[in-house]
Order: sequence, then structure tokens, then C-alpha cells
Amino acid sequence: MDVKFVTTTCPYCGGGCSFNLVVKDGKIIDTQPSQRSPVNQGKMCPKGVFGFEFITSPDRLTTPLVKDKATGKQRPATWDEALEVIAENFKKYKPEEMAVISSARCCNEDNYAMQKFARVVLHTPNIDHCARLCHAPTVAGLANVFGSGASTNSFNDLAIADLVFIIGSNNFEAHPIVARRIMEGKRKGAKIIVCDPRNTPTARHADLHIQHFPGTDIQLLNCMMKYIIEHDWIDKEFVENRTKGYEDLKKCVTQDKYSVENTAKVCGVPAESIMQAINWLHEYQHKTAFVHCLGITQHTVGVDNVRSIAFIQTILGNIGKPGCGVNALRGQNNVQGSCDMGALPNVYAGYLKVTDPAAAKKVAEYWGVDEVPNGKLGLHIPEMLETLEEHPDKLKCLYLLGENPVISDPNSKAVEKSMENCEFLVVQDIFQTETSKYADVVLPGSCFAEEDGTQTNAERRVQRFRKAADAPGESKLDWEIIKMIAEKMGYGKYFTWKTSEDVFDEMRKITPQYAGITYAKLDGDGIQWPCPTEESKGTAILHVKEFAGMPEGKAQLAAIEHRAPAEVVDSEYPLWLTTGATIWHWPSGSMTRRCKQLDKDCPTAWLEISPADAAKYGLVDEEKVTLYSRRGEVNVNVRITPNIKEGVLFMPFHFIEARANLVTNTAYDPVSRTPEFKVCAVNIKKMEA
Ligand SMILES: Nc1nc2c(c(=O)[nH]1)N[C@H]1C(S)=C(S)[C@@H](COP(=O)(O)OP(=O)(O)OC[C@H]3O[C@@H](n4cnc5c(=O)[nH]c(N)nc54)[C@H](O)[C@@H]3O)O[C@H]1N2
Ligand SMILES: Nc1nc2c(c(=O)[nH]1)N[C@H]1C(S)=C(S)[C@@H](COP(=O)(O)OP(=O)(O)OC[C@H]3O[C@@H](n4cnc5c(=O)[nH]c(N)nc54)[C@H](O)[C@@H]3O)O[C@H]1N2
Ligand code: SF4
Ligand SMILES: [Mo]
Repeated sequence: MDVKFVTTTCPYCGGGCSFNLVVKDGKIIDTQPSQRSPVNQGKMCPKGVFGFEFITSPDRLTTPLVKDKATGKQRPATWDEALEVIAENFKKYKPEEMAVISSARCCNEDNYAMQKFARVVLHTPNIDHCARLCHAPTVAGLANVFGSGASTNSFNDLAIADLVFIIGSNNFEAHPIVARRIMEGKRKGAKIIVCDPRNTPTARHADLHIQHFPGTDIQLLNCMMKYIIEHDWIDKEFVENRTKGYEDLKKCVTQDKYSVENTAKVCGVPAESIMQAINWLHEYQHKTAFVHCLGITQHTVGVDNVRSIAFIQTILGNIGKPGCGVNALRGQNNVQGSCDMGALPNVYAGYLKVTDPAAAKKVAEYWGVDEVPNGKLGLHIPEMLETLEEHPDKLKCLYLLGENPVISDPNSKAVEKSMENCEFLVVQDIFQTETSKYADVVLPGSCFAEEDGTQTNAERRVQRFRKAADAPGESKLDWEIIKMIAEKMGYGKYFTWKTSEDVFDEMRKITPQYAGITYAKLDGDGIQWPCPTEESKGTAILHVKEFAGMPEGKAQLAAIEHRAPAEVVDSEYPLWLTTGATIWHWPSGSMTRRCKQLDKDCPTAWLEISPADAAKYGLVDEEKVTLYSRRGEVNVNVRITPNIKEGVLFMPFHFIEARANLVTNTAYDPVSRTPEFKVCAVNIKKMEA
């Protein structure tokens, strides 16, 4: 019996836990947490423990599939045939008629390859990935205030803070290993505040739970800043020396409408809770860490929500210090890395702006091409889908890597129409998905366990994937497939890498944050960027002395007013719906629903409703209802629970048979273009017998 242990990192959340894959006779049979990892310290969550059966699932794609012209059905094809069909079609379209969606599920090497492919081979600026649905407001908001869109501190800071202020993050379910670090602090006496419309497992561990209405975070944060400013509790030296725009912020938040009394009304919470939070912010100044996630970002005011968090931490002087900071829990395993690699419509690798002619010149010269798309932003995912739906003559061709929009984007019926309208669709995944069924060509990629590579977690820690087994059948590494298409289209000389390390080495020379990172250096605990030189050991805390990316090195404060969500409740749609994740499943379910234990623990969707609302509608627990909005409807069983606020419903979004996104709103933040998944107006009705 041949058993080996291969150390790698987790392919699920942005926690980035390390573990060993246990490989027997070439097959992965188990996982075992790494005892020495500074991230997970020998622990893992249920997905880490039970979430690996998908690797050896009989459903894995093993050959390319091509849509047969005669039957209109997909059939297995050789690589040669699939590449031929793709090259022939890709050559037909103008750059602006094509778009690429890269993948936060894939490693840095795949994402670097994909954005180079879009820019060098397709000449298109239209590249994006699922950060758009998720933390794009964090990137835009923090870059606007601090000059860098990344989390400022490390998970370790959450264990040493005296106050952890969690807002819009259910990390006990979504980032359990991070929650464990927060609990480590609590055991030592730290306080925890949770602001969430639901009494989540995270909220249940808090010392104070502020259960406000969805979409009222700016009101709450402005109110706290008003009190702090009026009581002279700001860090005057920090504000004076390291910020601009303070007077504008002060003028805005000190308006009467942000009083504690009015805020209690707008947010639907007791004034005493707000006061308790403010007093703790004062008591634990310089030892307070903020933690946020999608409850903050997935709003039409997502960017401003994030900026408001950055503002409150800045005026308190809680930036650039241990146990402090703005800690955004990035969701997908490699969403931080996919952004760093430039799989975005506004930046190249290393956040060089596409609107900066000097940056475009630098990238073109480095790649040895005349020009890369520049000057104008490419399309973001919501614009790609909208154009496909409404103007299929303008956008005709889509190349999707590891993304399942038919489940994960808002207003599923419209997304289905976009996919139907797409003249030529290529999907590269590890499974046949609800989206790949629409594809003209499906390409079999490989998963984390079958490749060498790197990914970057929510605290900017770059860590290794290490190959433990061969990919099934004829599937190939994702960057290799991208390279094969480039070669077929006559661009082989720009894609000469032989190994994943070759891709990484090309990337780091044009990505300042990664310049000093090598595969050899990653053999230990990984390295947190920025790591500018080979001597550097990386950087745990950002902005210690200055805000390097900002004019004069200063943080930018400003006035931000509270605004209501795009859709508000009325007599026809009197209930707020918020959607999100559950501990057992991963966004589109393609992996976790193929893991027996996870599927058994959580076989399908449900709708959380308060006992008062259930009584109003005459519902009993587990009764099936129709949930409907202006977009569509879905049938789902209710779960009556006191954990949800009256007037608010919650539904998880992972399940094809009960898709929450049939009813969600496509309205998006004007800056980040992130959809408002966290709030829309709905109603319910009893199912007709
Ligand atoms: N098990 C599991 N883990 C995951 C995922 C998964 O699907 N399953 N997904 C991963 C991904 S991609 C991501 S991005 C993260 C998501 O991680 P989280 O953002 O922590 O998870 P969500 O459930 O989307 O939402 C967080 C909380 O926001 C609350 N909320 C809703 N509206 C508001 C509001 O207006 N204000 C505030 N303050 N809170 C609000 C919700 O009630 C919810 O409890 O998790 C990652 N981890
Ligand atoms: N209503 C509602 N909708 C939401 C959200 C919400 O809170 N509410 N959250 C949103 C968020 S935060 C996110 S991040 C999105 C996520 O949305 P998606 O990114 O679409 O969802 P995933 O299921 O994570 O994975 C996408 C695909 O990647 C494939 N894949 C996994 N590993 C690999 C690999 O190594 N190679 C290749 N080629 N493919 C691979 C999987 O099989 C899957 O089909 O959903 C969003 N949708
Ligand atoms: S906490 Fe995140 S990284 Fe760690 S095992 Fe769970 S899903 Fe994987
Ligand atoms: Mo996400």
C-alpha cells in the first residue's frame, strides 16, 4: 500500500487553511489539518474535513465537449477538435464583442494566464471575475480611503484585539477558522459586537448583538461617528497628521438625523445597544478590530458602507496598529489573488490602472506586444450579462473559467436568457454545471489537488497548492488549456511557460506586491504581500507609517449620507429578503453537493421567517410557500425561527431546485457594480393545494 501526505491549502474560503491530502495508491482518500500552520493551527471546518469527495466524483469532466451542429447537443470531442472550434470562433469576433470571466476558485497562475490571454490574444478589456459579486466594494472602498484595497491586518490581530466589531459577517459559518481566532480573544476577555439583521451563530457568541434592518449600516456608523466626534474621542494626532477631509466628514455625520434616537428608529434597534457599542469603541480605542463581509458589500451602497467602516477606524486612530484595522474576510479561496493578478476590467496585475498610459506601456513592453487594451474600463460582470440579455448583437462571445452565473448571479431568469443569447460560449470547469449546459464548448480543467500553484488568502498570505494526484481522464491544468488556445490562435510565443512556477515568475516581475516571493520561499508558512524584495519576509500590517498609495500619504475622509436600498418594502412586497451562505455548502453547490456528508447534513434550501410573520401569514414550520418578487418566484419550505428580525426573511442561495436568485435584484453599486444580493422587497403566499 502506497500512502503519501501532500501539504496544500484549502480550495474553499479565503481563510487559507493548510492541510495534508492523504493519497493512497494515487487516489485522495482523506485530509488531515496541518498542525504548524499559523492560519489554522491544526484545525479545520466541516468543508475542510468533509468537502473533498468532489475530487474523485464520477461526475468530473474528463474530456472536452463540443456542441454538435446537427443535433445541437454536446458530445465528447478530442482536444484538437475543441481547440479548433474555439480558435475558429474566437477569431471571428471583434475585441469589444468578446468577454472573459476568470475564476477566484483557481490559482494565481491560472488568473494571470487568463488576463494575459484576454489582453494579448483577444485584445479585449472585458475581463472580470466573481469579486464583482462579492468584495469589489471592499477593493474600491478601501483603495479610495487608504490607497490599497486589501485587508489592513492579519487573522492574528483578531485574537489580540480587545474589541472585535463584526459587521455583516457570519464568520462562524463562512470563515470558521477566523471565528476560532476571534473566540481565542474572547476567552482572554475581549468583547465582541455583531451587527447583523439575523441572530446568526456568530451573533450568538457576541457580547452585544445589534439586530438592525438590512441596508441601514451607514446610518448606524454615522451615528457612532457623530457621538465620538461630539465627545472629543477621536485620535486628534492621527486625524491631524494622517488624514484629509475630516471637516467634510464631521459636517455630515454631526447632522441631527444621525442622533442616537433617530438612528434607533431608522435601524429598528434599542438606543441602549447603540450607546453600548459607542462606549466600547471609546473604552477599547487603539485595540479595536473591525471585521466585515458581504452584509456590508452586497448593497447598492456597498462601496460607501466600506468607506464608512474605514472612516470610523481612521478617526479613532485604529489603523496601522496591531489588534486593529479593517479586516475584510475575502470569500472565495483566491479572490484576493484573482484581483492581485489583474483579472479585473480596471487594472492589470499589481493594480496598475488601465486608464494610466504609463502603466499600459509598461505592461505591453513587458509582454513584448505593441499595445494592451487601455484607456477605457472593460465590462464588469453585470454589464456583460445585461448586454447579452438586451443587446446580443453587441456582445457575442463569452469565455467562462470556473464560474456558474446561472446559480450565482441575481435574477436567474435574466441570466438564463443571457446564456441562451450568447452566440459562442466556452465554459472551462471541473463539472458540467447549470451554466455549462448552455456552452458551445466545455473544457475539462483540473482542481486544486491536481496542480502546483499559489493562492492568496484574506490576510494577503500567498500559499502553495501542491499536486497530490493526476487530473481525471484528459483534463488539464487551467493555465495549460489557456496556453493551448493561445497557441492554436497563433500567439504561442507569448505563452511559453512549461511549469506553474514559470507562470509565477513571469507574474511577480510585473506585480510589485509579489516581486520578492518565490516558490522556494513559500515552503514555510506562506508570505503576506507586499513583499517587494527577495530579502523581505512580507508585511503583516499595512499603513503603519503612511498611506503609501494616497496623495501626500494621507487617508481620505469625506461626507457620506445614508441612502435607502434600490428596492424598498411596500404594500405589495412588504417583506425584506436577505440571502447568503450556509456552513454546509459552497456558492453554486457544484462541489459540496457532491460530498455525501455535507449533502446529508443540508439537503436543500429553506426560508427563515420570524414567528410573528409566520403567524401573520398563517404558516406552520416546514410549510412550503411561494416566495416572489418583481423578478420571479421560487417555492421553498419555511423555517420559523426567532433568530430573524420581524419583517425580514433569509434564504441561502446554493440550491438549483430552490434558487434564491430567481427573486433577487440586479440593481448594483454604481462604483463597484456589485449586485444588491443582501436586500430586496418580496412577498410570500401559501402554495395552492
Ligand atoms: N460555508 C460557506 N462558507 C463560505 C461561503 C459559502 O458559500 N459557504 N462563501 C464564501 C464566500 S464566496 C464569501 S464572499 C463569504 C461570505 O461570508 P459572509 O459575508 O459572512 O456570509 P453571508 O451569509 O453572505 O452574509 C453575512 C451576513 O450578513 C448579514 N446581512 C445581511 N444584510 C445585512 C446588512 O444590511 N447589514 C449587515 N451589517 N449585515 C447584513 C446576513 O444576515 C449574514 O449573516 O463566505 C465564504 N465562505
Ligand atoms: N443570492 C445570492 N447570490 C450570491 C451571493 C449571495 O450572498 N446571495 N454571493 C455571491 C458570491 S459572494 C460569490 S463569490 C458568487 C460565487 O459564484 P460562483 O463563482 O459562480 O460559484 P462557485 O460555486 O464558487 O464556483 C464556480 C465554479 O467553479 C468551478 N471550479 C471549482 N474549482 C475549479 C477549478 O480548479 N478549475 C475550474 N476550471 N473550475 C473550478 C466549480 O465547479 C463551479 O462551477 O456567488 C454570488 N451569489
Ligand atoms: S475555514 Fe475556510 S480555508 Fe479553512 S477549512 Fe474551512 S473552508 Fe477551508
Ligand atoms: Mo464571494
